[in-house]
Amino acid sequence: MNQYRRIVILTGAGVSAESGLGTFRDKNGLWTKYDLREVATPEGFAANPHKVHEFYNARRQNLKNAKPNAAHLALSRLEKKHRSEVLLVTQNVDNLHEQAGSGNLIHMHGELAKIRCQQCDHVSEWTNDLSVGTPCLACAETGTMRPHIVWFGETPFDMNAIYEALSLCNLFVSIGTSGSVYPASGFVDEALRADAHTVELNLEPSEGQSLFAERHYGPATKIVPDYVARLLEI
Ligand code: BJW
Repeated sequence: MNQYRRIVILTGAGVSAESGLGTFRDKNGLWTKYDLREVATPEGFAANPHKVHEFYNARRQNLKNAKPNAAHLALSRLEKKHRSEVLLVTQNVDNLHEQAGSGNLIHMHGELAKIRCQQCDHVSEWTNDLSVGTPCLACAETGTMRPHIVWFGETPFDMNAIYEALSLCNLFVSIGTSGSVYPASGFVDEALRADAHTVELNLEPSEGQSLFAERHYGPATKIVPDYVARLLEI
């Protein structure tokens, strides 16, 4: 346990797959059913906001039935029981890490249960359907609200804090991500620059598998609790 002073964990859609939330690039993934340029870019939103609202409304409804699984719970246990600092950086926009009790958490791609006003930048909690007629709770303007989500071509949130944590970490663990979206795909390189031990936990080898010193493959609900138990025993 003392071997690792600072741990950074990156999670992706695979960690929530067994909670019933779809991944993006697997067979039957969201990007096989939707054109990402239409629903996950600022240009797509400008061209057809109704379609984008429909896409995120359906996912917001789906999230209402989702519960954290054994992988989310294990990561929360790690944060509470490990003596070193554990930072969880998630690409996921669901709130299952919070529901599991994780506190030191960055949502680098935003949050499904929040909306933002493009006029005044006010961010509101939002669990209902969103439409072009929904007024901003702060400035009351209509036609300005959007999902609080990072789309392609936009800058992910809290990048300075993430790069700082990566530069100081001595363990980096990547869980349930295909490693195909920048900048998260480059975090393992940053961790290697800091001489960190690098670990991949995924259903199958990712694009960047060779960059990881240690690799375990299988469903997240099995391999994450096993890995966390080993970390807490060291
Ligand atoms: C299991 C499992 C189980 C399954 N157990 N595992 C060329 C043109 C245009 C742009 C670019 C370009 N080249 C690069 C770019 C940049 C672009 C990018 O990377 N594009 C690539 C696609 C090429 N990136 C951006 O635009 C980003 N912004 C940016 O770069 O800003 C510049 C900047 C950087 C740094 C500092 C300052 C400025 C923004 C990216 C936004 C991504 N948004 C999305 C959608 C919005 C969120 C949402 O609606 O939910 O985020 S895309 C989508 O992919 C989503 C995810 O967070 C993200 C990552 O996907 P993830 O999580 O890896 O899921 P999958 O499906 O790919 O993989 C799942 C994995 O789980 C698989 O490996 C399975 O095997 C595994 N699995 N079941 C364990 N049970």
